[in-house]
Amino acid sequence: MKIVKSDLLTVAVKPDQYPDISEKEIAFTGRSNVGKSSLLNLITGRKKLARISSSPGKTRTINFYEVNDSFRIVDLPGYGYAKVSKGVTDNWGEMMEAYLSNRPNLVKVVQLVDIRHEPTAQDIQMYDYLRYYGLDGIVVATKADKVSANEKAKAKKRIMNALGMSKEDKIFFVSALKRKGHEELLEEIEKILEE
Ligand SMILES: Nc1nc2c(ncn2[C@@H]2O[C@H](COP(=O)(O)OP(=O)(O)OP(=O)(O)O)[C@@H](O)[C@H]2O)c(=O)[nH]1
Ligand SMILES: [Mg+2]
Repeated sequence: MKIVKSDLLTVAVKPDQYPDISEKEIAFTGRSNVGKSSLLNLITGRKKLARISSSPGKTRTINFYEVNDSFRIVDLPGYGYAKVSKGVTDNWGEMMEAYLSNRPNLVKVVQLVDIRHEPTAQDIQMYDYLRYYGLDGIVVATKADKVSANEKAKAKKRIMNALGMSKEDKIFFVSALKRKGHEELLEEIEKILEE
């Protein structure tokens, strides 16, 4: 699949702001700064579709993108950003719960983890949560340009173990910087949308 068209459709913080459920949605989740917005820009081929920042906590809303006039990619707010206030953290939980627990057209959530680090407690918690809702199965290790081929193989084992991924689950290595690995991910997304 090639993404030929993509546009921001809606920005939401609560369910009554979500778009209708007429199209399937694939969401991206992960820690703040892991590279969700960068991945979105990479796969859509648009440099400035989603805002990227070196300071974590940039995306604090649920952003719905209309893709190829046929499905949506949803950029979820990142977690694990220590500097946000308690109020914001509570909000985050409510916002995520509201979306993930009650969205019939949501078919998969792609979990992003930083290839350089051991998955955090929150990464593990998030993946458990996705498993509970049957939305798990695809993980993207971001910033793959930062490690050697040897380290990559180790990272794969480490991430799969930590998240408790099964053999059927898929892990993709992507570098937004080097523009690599996204085609495989897009192929998988295409398969999921066809199911
Ligand atoms: N080297 C490298 N840096 C990356 C890559 N992807 C993202 N980054 C950098 O990581 C930082 C965070 O990227 P974002 O895409 O804004 O991350 P995010 O997950 O959307 O962050 P929040 O919106 O805060 O949740 C930026 O400085 C990016 O340039 C990558 O593949 N390689
Ligand atoms: Mg972002």
